[in-house]
Amino acid sequence: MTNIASTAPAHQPARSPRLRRLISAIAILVIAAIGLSVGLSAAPVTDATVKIDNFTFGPKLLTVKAGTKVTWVNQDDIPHTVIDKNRKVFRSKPLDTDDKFSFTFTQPGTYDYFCGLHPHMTAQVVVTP
Ligand SMILES: [Cu+2]
Repeated sequence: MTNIASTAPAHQPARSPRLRRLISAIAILVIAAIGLSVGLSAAPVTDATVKIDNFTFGPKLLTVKAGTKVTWVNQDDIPHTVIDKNRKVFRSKPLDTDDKFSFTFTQPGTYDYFCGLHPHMTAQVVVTP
């Protein structure tokens, strides 16, 4: 008695070319989706900028992820400072026009800050995990 399956490939279940194309298309989509999600989760934290102009911090409320470096730029024609009100983790020297001050927020939380020269100038950075 001979083994029919080994000598007659036509008896083996054959996948149609259409099914094979569908399977490879799905495989490519799955690989692309995995690659995309890995890419997104590994995306670097982008830095942020706060502009100081006309006695105002802008944006007044800035929300960033932990690890973000925030840079304040004084675009006003008089000096301003940037001082952390409650946590006291950052405090700039007086910034003249076009001067910059940077601080990297590593700890999540709410940071109220103000200008030491004009204390009515207040704003907030919210740091999310
Ligand atoms: Cu000021």
